[in-house]
Amino acid sequence: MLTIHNPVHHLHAGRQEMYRGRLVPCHEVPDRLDHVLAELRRRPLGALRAPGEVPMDVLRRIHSGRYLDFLSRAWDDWVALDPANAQVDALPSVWPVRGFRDDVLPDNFAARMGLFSFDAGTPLTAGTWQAARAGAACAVEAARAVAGGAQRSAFALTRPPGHHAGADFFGGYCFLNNAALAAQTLRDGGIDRVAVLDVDYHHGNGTQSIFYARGDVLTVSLHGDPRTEYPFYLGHADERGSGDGAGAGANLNLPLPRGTDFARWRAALHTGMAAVGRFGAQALVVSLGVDTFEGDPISSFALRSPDYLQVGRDIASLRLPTVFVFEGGYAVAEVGVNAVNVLEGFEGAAA
Ligand code: OKP
Ligand code: ZN
Repeated sequence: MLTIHNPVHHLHAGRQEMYRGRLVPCHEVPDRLDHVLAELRRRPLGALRAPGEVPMDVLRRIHSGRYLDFLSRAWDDWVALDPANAQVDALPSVWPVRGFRDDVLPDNFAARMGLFSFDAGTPLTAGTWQAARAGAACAVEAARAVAGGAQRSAFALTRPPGHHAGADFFGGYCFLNNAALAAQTLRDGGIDRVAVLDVDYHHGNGTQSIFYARGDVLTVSLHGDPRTEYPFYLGHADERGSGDGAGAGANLNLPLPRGTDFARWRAALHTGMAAVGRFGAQALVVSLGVDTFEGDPISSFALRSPDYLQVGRDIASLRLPTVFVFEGGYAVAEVGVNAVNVLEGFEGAAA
């Protein structure tokens, strides 16, 4: 399996996120990716390379122009407010909820941050744009390799993650939706029906919202029940897709209770995979978060490291060209073993 890794991911290194009224150290740290890379070097699965540059018009296939303009300039705008800001990450603190307008772009920087975000847990740093753009390039190139038939499967090893980012908002540690960009790249590469299978602990709200009205991309997410788990406001089982019939039926949410073990989780995986089969997907994007691990510090499922080998074998049984996109997983010491277990299980079964 070809891996495209983000060589500048460390340029995004948030210091603190808002949690229960305090600024606490970020969970989404550069070490995460370095552990996966180290494990891939220990257990090589194929070629490993960095991406080229992704053109802005490819990003515009998924993200709005005004969001990309904002994101690409945000750090400079933040430092222009006050040179001392260069030592501080930018976090939003005000949001346009129901009844406010989102069509007028505010001049005020804090107001723009809120317009384009949904939480205060996602610091924007000096290198966020550079890192996120290179990460998007990983996803796009991995998808191109698979769409063109050069590879049966590929892995976009990148951070920051992407599945919470919408067409025009960041949040949940995510800025550009790498999985959505991969799915769109497969579509633009001539594959008519694409499925996204999101196995991260958290609901892939960004990916769902991007494709919600479309019938050409099925989105399936297994996740902690949003009644108790982040991102709280989306991810319920009754969200089945919309859009004058086009997207109807092309979204499936499989919320699971805290404490879910592998047997129960795997049954939901099989339900999601059956939906991918019924949809007639010709290629698959897997949002590969391993924060379902029992030791994850911010999540509450109970998967164990060897279970991830079986997850990979199960996904391989779909027999689809597959792009894996790295998402969450915050038990830093184990994240490499767990992620590579999925890929090794997949490769072993796909052979
Ligand atoms: C990103 B991904 C923890 C609060 C939760 C947001 C979690 C984002 C997860 N103190 N903050 O889906 O792994
Ligand atoms: Zn997650």
